[in-house]
This record gives sequence, structure tokens and C-alpha cells, in this order.
Amino acid sequence: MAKALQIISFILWLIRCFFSIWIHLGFRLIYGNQKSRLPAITNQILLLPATVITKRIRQRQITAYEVVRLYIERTRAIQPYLNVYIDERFSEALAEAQEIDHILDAVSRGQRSLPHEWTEEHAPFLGVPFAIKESMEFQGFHNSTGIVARKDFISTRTATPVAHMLKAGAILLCNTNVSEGCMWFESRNALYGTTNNPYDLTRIVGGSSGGAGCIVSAAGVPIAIGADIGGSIRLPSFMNGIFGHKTTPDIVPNDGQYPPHKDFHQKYLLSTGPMCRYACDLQPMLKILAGSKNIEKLLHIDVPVDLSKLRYFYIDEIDAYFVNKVERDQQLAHRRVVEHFENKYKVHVTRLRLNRLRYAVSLWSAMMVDGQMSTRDFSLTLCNRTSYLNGYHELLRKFLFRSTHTLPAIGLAILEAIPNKYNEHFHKLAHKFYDEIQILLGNNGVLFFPTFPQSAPVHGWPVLMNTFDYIYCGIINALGLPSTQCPLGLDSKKLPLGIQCVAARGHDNLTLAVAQEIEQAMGGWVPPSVISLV
Ligand SMILES: *[C@@H]1O[C@H](CO)[C@@H](O)[C@H](O)[C@H]1NC(C)=O
Ligand SMILES: *[C@@H]1O[C@H](CO)[C@@H](O)[C@H](O)[C@H]1NC(C)=O
Ligand SMILES: *[C@@H]1O[C@H](CO)[C@@H](O)[C@H](O)[C@H]1NC(C)=O
Ligand SMILES: CC(=O)N[C@H]1CO[C@H](CO)[C@@H](O)[C@@H]1O
Repeated sequence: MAKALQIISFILWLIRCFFSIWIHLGFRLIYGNQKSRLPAITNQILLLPATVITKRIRQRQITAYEVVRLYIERTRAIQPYLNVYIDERFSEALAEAQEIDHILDAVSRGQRSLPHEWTEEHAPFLGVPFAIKESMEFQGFHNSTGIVARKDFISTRTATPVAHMLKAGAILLCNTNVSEGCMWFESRNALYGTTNNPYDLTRIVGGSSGGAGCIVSAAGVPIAIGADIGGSIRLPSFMNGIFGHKTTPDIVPNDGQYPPHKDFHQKYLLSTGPMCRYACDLQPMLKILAGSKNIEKLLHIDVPVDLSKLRYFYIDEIDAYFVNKVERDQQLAHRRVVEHFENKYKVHVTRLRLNRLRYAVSLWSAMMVDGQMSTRDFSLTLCNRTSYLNGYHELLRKFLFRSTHTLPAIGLAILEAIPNKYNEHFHKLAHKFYDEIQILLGNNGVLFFPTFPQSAPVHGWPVLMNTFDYIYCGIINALGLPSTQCPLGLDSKKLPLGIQCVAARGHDNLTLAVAQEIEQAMGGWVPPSVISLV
């Protein structure tokens, strides 16, 4: 068995190398050497963290109207290059900003008092523009999740975390592209086309919250909401060079998203959470998304963390069949993070080898189906939950150019229906692993872990070449741990590098504190376009 897998793995590697050369040559021929040519960022306000924007609006140094106008202008300017947003509410957003300005002006002239719901405590994002993913409900926006059968679906209500942001004073600008059914890490579908990477338009933005990662990085909004069941916040945050936090499960409500979540997803795998360019925005946003009641589950979220008192671990790669090894540039960046903590805090960062990681894909898959032999849940999702997609039939149609589904979606529909008698075993093993890792990390342990083995691949590439690489993120979902993806500057191809910091369940406080330190040390988000302030 092991020998056979080794041989298959080797053959796949050969095929990869072969295709790699041809595909890269092909891309070179089609696109030439032209990489990112996004318009320049021309205003300082487009470079500020959300929490600084709102402070300046409150102090009347800038108006909410000016902020929203600038971000709308930017979003419009990048759309032809990136194809990132789906529905917009630009004129409503401007009107909301104007209302904020009217009232704040009146307050500063002493003509009235600040409305209770607009105090800093209740509205920490007053006047800050934001975006959501298309699979998340906002009344009046599409909620089709890139599925053609749901083409004309318009949300009639607003998802709870989105409502929480609005109540905190943030202003919604638009929703953004996702992968079909939110189950793949390339944001492409037959409804809205493909979203391009702001650092290099020939590359992917990741998924499923790919549009959200892209628009934040390209300075179309300062912050966005994503959701993550197997990497959907962290993969796009990684590929677009921003911060993304997958929270401890069951902290942020997951309602109002398609596909609808199940109880066991909410308990272990699925987390709705913040995506932003600056680490300082993560914690305030997490608090708002969770809501005042749920955030109490994270007891010490407001207590400052002494980084010299933590225990540190790192894992350099997942050694498993069909999972790619971590590229050299990424490895070097991870080393720099480890060395930074060792030098600055005089701690030892322990290298871990966890044999169970070899089964990461099986563990995640078993958790996704709650240990059942097979499901046809995704096939149901793809057909608007009224019938089942026949994967084989659809694959044939795809080859005849008659299908409106993407190849990864069809592949998943086929795979999930194949009975796997090992799911029960791996489900049990995942729970055991879960208990072990909680004990290992304990109250003060932080684990550095790769987010993805290479920087953003070219379009179409992941289907063949990176099929299982999402598992660097997925295994963290299977273990129900909080994780913050942090950008680490750019590699030799001028694409973002990144790393995850992970902690035990409920210890989001640790990963968020470490993320701020990593930002300080490694420089954080690097703008994908030239800055020429006028
Ligand atoms: C999708 O499902 C809903 C019921 O859940 C049904 O009302 C609607 O007609 C279906 N639409 C399509 C295009 O299948
Ligand atoms: C999406 O919109 C349709 C109405 O067009 C609604 O029935 C459905 O509940 C909405 N939300 C989700 C998560 O499907
Ligand atoms: C982080 O939060 C956890 C759980 O709420 C708590 O037990 C721990 O003491 C906190 N750590 C620090 C350093 O505040
Ligand atoms: C390439 C493509 O299909 N882009 C579409 C993305 O979605 C917006 C909004 O629905 C359309 O206007 C674009 O044409």
C-alpha cells in the first residue's frame, strides 16, 4: 500500500514538473511579462487601518463622506483589472456617510449630544467602509454563492455578523466574488467569472473568500468579513498578503450564509471572521462580529499578552502523499519569524513532528462528514438543495462544454459520494488528535505553521497541481483551533509570503498578539500598486 502510494506520488510529481514548464511558458506567451498594472494609490486615507480612520472621523480631521468617496473611487478603479465585486451600494453608502458627518458636526458645534449608539464603545467602526463575501446575506444583495441555479437569488435578510458590523457604524460598500459553492480555493464561477490577484493578474486570489482578500489588499476597502471551513479566510489572506483570523469555533454566528452550516460544522470547523491589512484591526473586528454576548466566551480577549511568557512551537511542513512541500522562499520567511522570537524574547521555539499530520486530508474529510461513510451534501448544494448533481454526468457535459459548474465542484461532488469506510476511524482519530493538541498547546502555547506551500499559483493551476494543499489550513479547522494568517512581505516573484499562528481552542488572544508582533518585525501588508500621493 505505502509503496504503491509512493509510486503514484512520484508519477504525479513528474507530471507536475512536465506541466509546470508548459503552463508557465503558455502564460508568458499570453500575458507577456506584464504583471500587476493596477492604478496607483493616490491618497493617504487609502493606507490607514480601519481603527485609525474612525478615530480621525470622530476627531473631525476627515469626513466620513470623503473616506467613503475615496474607497468607492478606488473600488471602481480596480474592478476592470480584478473583477472583484458583485453588488454595490455606493450611493447609499455615501448618503450614510453624509448623515454621520451631519451629526458629528452638530456634536462638535455643541448643538446636540452624541447619540448613545454612536459612542466609541458601541460604534468602534463609525464611518469605516467594508465588504462581505457574496455567499453572506445582506438584504437586497445576491446570495447565489456563484451557483447558476441560484442566479437570481436576492437576500431578504441580513446575516448576524454583517448586522453587527453595521450596528458598529461600519458602512457596507459591496459584496465580493467567491468560488462555486464556497468549496474551492480559486474564486471563479460561471456567474461572475474569475477574480485576479492584485500582485499579478495572471494568478489566483485564493478562496472561498477570494474577492474579500483581493479587495482589502488592493485598498478597495480597509476590512472585510470572510468565513473559513477549510482555509477560506486564511488562503485568500495569504495569497493577497493580508491578515485573516479564523476564530475559535462557535464564537461568531455563522447564520445567513449559503451553503447553510450544520451543527457539527459550527462546533468544530466553520468560523466567520475578520480580514484586514493591519493586525490592529483584527481584535476590535472580532469583538464586533461575535457580539457582546458571545465574545465573553473568549475570557481574556482584552488582557495584554506578555510574549516572553509564551511557549513556542513550529512545524515546517506536512509530510503526506499528494501534499506539496513548502517552497524555499516560504521556508526562509518562516525561519525569520522563528529567529525573531528566539532573539527578541530569549525563548526556544521547539520544532514539532506530529505523525498524525500524515493523515491530515483524511482527518479533515472525516470531520466534514461527521464520520459518515459518504454524503451527497455538496451535490445538493450545487442544485439549490432541490435535487442532486450527478457528478459523472456533469463531468461528461463539462468536456462537451455544456456544464455551468467548475471542475473542482464537479470533482468534489464525485468524491463525496464514494463510500469511505475509513471515515469513522479518522473521525475518532481526529477527536483524539484534538484532545492531544489542546494539551500540548495548553494555556500559553503558540504554534507557527505554514499557510500554503507556495505563493499564489497561476489561474487554473491548483486543480491539477495543488489539489490537497489547502490542507495546511484545513487541518487547523479539523482540530477546531484559532489561527491568524500573517503576511511576511514578498518573495522573489513579488508575491506575498505568509505564516499561520495557531493556539489552543479559546486562545485567540495569543494568536492575535503574536500577529501584531509579526507585523512589527516583518513589515506586514505590502501595497500591490505604486503609491503616488497627490
Ligand atoms: C431553488 O429552491 C427554492 C426552494 O428552496 C425554489 O423555490 C426555487 O424555485 C429553486 N430555484 C431553482 C432555480 O431551482
Ligand atoms: C438567499 O435568498 C433567498 C431569496 O431569494 C432566500 O430564500 C434565502 O433564504 C437566502 N439565504 C440563503 C442563505 O440561502
Ligand atoms: C488567553 O485567553 C485564555 C482563555 O480565555 C486564558 O486562559 C489565558 O490566560 C489568556 N492568556 C493571556 C496571556 O492573557
Ligand atoms: C467576468 C465577469 O463575468 N464579470 C462580472 C462579475 O460580476 C459583475 C456583477 O454581477 C458583472 O458586472 C461582471 O460582468
